[in-house]
Amino acid sequence: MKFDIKQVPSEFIVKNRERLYKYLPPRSVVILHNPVPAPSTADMHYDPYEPDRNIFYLTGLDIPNIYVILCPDYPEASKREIIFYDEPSELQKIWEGEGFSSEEVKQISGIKNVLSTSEFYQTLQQIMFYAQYVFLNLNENERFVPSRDNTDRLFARQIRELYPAHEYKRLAPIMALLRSEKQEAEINFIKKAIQITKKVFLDLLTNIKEFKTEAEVEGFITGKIISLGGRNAFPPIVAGGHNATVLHYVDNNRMLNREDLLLLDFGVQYLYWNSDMTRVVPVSGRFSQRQRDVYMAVLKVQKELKEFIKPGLTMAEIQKEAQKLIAYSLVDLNLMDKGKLNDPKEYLPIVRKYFPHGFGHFIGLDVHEQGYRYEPLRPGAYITCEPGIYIREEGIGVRLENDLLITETGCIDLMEDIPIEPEEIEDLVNS
Ligand SMILES: [Mn+2]
Repeated sequence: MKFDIKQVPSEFIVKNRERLYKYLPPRSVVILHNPVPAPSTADMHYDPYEPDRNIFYLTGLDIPNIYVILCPDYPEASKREIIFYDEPSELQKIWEGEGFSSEEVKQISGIKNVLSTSEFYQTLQQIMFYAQYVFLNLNENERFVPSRDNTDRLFARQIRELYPAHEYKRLAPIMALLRSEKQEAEINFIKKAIQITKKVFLDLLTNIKEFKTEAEVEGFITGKIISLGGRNAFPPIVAGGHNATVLHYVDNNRMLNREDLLLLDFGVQYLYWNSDMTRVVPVSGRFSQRQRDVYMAVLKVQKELKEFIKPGLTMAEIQKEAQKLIAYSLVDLNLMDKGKLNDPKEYLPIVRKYFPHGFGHFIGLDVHEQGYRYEPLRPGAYITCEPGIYIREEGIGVRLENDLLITETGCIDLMEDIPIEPEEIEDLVNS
């Protein structure tokens, strides 16, 4: 299912470029390239195509094999922003459809100058003679392991070889800064992604007793998301019982046991903006006492974190608070001695055993959006809040994840109206 990118207002895209230009020193050029689709096997490609999110943010386009040159103070106004794009050939139109005309590319991006890709290197030569600083777009996501030559690195290397005497700069830190302040237009798309998430979850709850396997649940989630105009933000985690203690369990191929909890961690991508939610549901429709206790302990931590989270705090500081709150929960669950609560050195090893991940992450055009963990959160930041407790020896894993928007004074829970209280969940399953 292809997104209709024309829904993204071009004023938002134009403003993103204007915000970027404020960070560029005079005589800067930003050079961008959206790679061709990555091959998978035989004549297939990974599908759907994943456009570079920075290029999407700056041009509104999700088209493969386009080049973009941005040189905001170039003396000739018509050459300050250029897109290099080839309209589909007649043959491509027969096989793949109309695609975009150059005129549509102009309208979507707000960039008036659209040339063919064959003109890229000649045009670049002119602009490079004027430019001193070259900003290159590389995937610098902290969680990414750059173990092989991705197309962004190959392209960057090629530019550096062609122009070895220029001064090279990183685009990634500026983009992380810009993207961490969510704008109104994108908040609307985020809310849309969350609305779809809610619909899928409610529908799933009322049908859940019909499902015998994790795979059936995965199929339901995926089908429902697509039918509502979204895509899976990532492969859904559908983990029954003990499988829920495997943090990124995506096998999704076991039977569901009636006495188990089912952990569902899925997200919706809408026009490339993502939601990410985790809920835990008793397969039978009733929590056992122990399951409920663990569930309530995690829910309490999530509620306390939502009270705690506000601008000015760093993600690292919030993590410390989350670990402390989990420590109290572990005492309540008889998993840790009360005496250890006074000293993080005492409780942290045990907390890490039962809660071995971060309380949350930045999210946006990427599910794990790059953000600044050690810098204070600012209004407009969009993060997840997902405390969890995993007791492997009891086959119980509970994680509860909502998506928050940082405001001037605190945070808004964008998933506030998606059922999370255990009674609500039970009622829906039994309805
Ligand atoms: Mn998450």
